[in-house]
Amino acid sequence: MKHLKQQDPEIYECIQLEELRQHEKVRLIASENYVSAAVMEATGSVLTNKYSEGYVGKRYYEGQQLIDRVEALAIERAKTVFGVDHVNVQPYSGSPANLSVFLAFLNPGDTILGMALPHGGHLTHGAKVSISGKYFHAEFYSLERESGQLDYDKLRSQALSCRPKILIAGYSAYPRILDFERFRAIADECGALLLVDMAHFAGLVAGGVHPSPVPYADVLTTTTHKTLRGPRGAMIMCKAEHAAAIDKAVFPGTQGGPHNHTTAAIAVAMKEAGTDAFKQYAAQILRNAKTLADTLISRGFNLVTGGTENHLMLIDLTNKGISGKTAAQALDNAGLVLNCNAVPFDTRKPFDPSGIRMGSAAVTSRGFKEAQMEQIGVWIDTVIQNHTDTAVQARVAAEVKELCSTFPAPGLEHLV
Ligand code: DSN
Repeated sequence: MKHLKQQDPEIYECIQLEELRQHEKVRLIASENYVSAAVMEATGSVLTNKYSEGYVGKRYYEGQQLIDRVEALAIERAKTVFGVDHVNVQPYSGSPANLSVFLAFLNPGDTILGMALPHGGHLTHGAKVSISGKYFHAEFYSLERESGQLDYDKLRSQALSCRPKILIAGYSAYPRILDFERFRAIADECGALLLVDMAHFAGLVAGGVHPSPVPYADVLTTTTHKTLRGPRGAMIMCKAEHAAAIDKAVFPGTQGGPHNHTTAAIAVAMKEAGTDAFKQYAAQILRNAKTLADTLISRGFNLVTGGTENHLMLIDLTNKGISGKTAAQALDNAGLVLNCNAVPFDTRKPFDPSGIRMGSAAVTSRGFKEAQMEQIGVWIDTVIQNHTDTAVQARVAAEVKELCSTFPAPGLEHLV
């Protein structure tokens, strides 16, 4: 980055320090990952210079010979990885992707039904503060107080009563596999379109270690940067019959020119996601999450739903006498980075809720296996038990740094 260093030393310094932070800390935020050096190179390429409103073979600007090739490759690779009829790779991220789906199929005031935000749903599934909750009539399903899991009979009754135009299956903090077949049956019974927001578990589906929602969903959205390990971006996938409506809703409906550097990086990520190495990666994500969950359970932590079936864990800290925010800050000081999170039926406020959420995708990318996950569980317990003790945080931070130095993250090997 010699040009950046010379021209803008302040930003250069921030990037250098962020590289170091990502290298030296254990990143447990369930939605984050490390992209490969190849994905990073595509992201930082000259493709950022080009405008390409429109789609392959039908653009509003000239000079698209290579952009068309890039976008066509991204689409074809994603179609192969997920086995879908149609893919739109242009959404800037998950929120615009979901908004485009709503624009394609809803009128203002129409009803949508999604998982409640405090129960693990996503902002864009109808939360009041989001455009999805302001422009549409949002109803929410909740989890069961005792099990922390979804009751499909209750969901069915609710759907039959509120008759949503779109039923949404997807989450950002639910550690269980959704029953897509059941969602399909409920959508059919109430006449809804089924949208699966697979942002969190798309990489697990691509890796073949999680049931695929593709046979059941009318439309699927996903970000490309979580378990899927691509650049920050998104895709919308759908059955052929919805292709024209989806494309029109993305452009010109909600967006202008696609971010071609991101499209290229998505293409690279889709090539990676189709490999055997990625299958092994996805399987290790699950083993790592389970190991961390078991370690924490054995140390008295209360995991919502009693464990995990995917890459993420949600922990209710009420029995530990510490709030989610306080715990997350103490852990960050100790080099263990995660986020505080509401738990179902939380009595605390969203900015300082009762829980923390963590995931295994990023640490698995740097090569952590079961032994390292057990060690992380021990560190989390130690820091939470001694959360006011800055000496403990400093000691753990040093141990974390030492461990990380032997597991260079993809693209950060030069820091070892
Ligand atoms: N903000 C993301 C997450 O952390 O789960 C979802 O978009």
